[in-house]
Amino acid sequence: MVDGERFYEALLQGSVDEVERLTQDAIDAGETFESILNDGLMAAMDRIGVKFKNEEIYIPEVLRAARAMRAGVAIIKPLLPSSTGSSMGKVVIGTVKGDLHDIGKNLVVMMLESGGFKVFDLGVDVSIEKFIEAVQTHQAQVVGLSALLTTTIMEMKHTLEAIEEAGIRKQVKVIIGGAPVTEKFAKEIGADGYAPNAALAVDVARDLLSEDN
Ligand code: B12
Repeated sequence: MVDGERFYEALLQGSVDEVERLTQDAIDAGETFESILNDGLMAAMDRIGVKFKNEEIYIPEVLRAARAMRAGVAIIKPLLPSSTGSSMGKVVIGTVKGDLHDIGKNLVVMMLESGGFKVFDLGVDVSIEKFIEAVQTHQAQVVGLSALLTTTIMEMKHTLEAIEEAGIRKQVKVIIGGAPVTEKFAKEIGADGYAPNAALAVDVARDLLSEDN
């Protein structure tokens, strides 16, 4: 069993060293990628989120926790099976304008790459124009939009509208995600797919592309 409490303490301290050590210990003990990620790192980050919401900790602590989490993710990344080389398709992904959250989006990138997709990660605070330009330049079949704030999820709707206006809506499947995003919201704004987590994001992207063929 992954010791969730220790991961939480290490993230709360923002201790990169401790998170790296705990992650390596868990790997050595035979824990799987999923259990280290879900029961260790993500469960700890959820608890950090609660403390942040309750104003028991502030942005600097959350940033340190995020940095420590990234260090842990980097260590488990090699446990993911690497793709066979045959490309499943091209995905352009980013966090929408006004939003700087990227931990979840980065996990989606990692899983998609492991699932055989070629991913063009545009980073955070990505403008609508940048999404459209990247879809056109890379001839992407999928675009992934991430948003973590109730104030930025409407950017997803605006991005979809702009994709439509640019005349490329038929070329590209739009998938969306992030904590405040729901299946219902995805339907409302006309997205093609939604996934609540990174592993399911890969299934959704695969299903959408196979529907197309
Ligand atoms: C870490 C964090 C930060 C860090 C971000 C660091 C970073 N590099 O990402 C920092 C400190 C910068 C930050 C800042 C802010 N934050 Co903040 N943050 C969080 C926190 C604690 C964790 C988010 C996270 O990483 N979760 C872990 C990941 C793995 O989960 P995830 O993002 O949901 O991703 C998964 C799925 O959603 C899905 N997914 C994600 N993206 C995509 C995309 C696609 C295409 C698909 C298919 C799936 C998918 O797969 C992922 C993996 O399984 C959350 C609390 C929470 N519980 O969410 C608050 C939270 C999101 N933040 C919040 C707030 C208010 C802010 C600030 C406005 C605070 C402030 N007063 O300034 C700023 C905004 C900055 C900005 N403009 O973006 C609020 C949002 C409230 C709301 N209703 O909008 C939250 C919910 C905290 C709270 N409860 O109050 N934050």
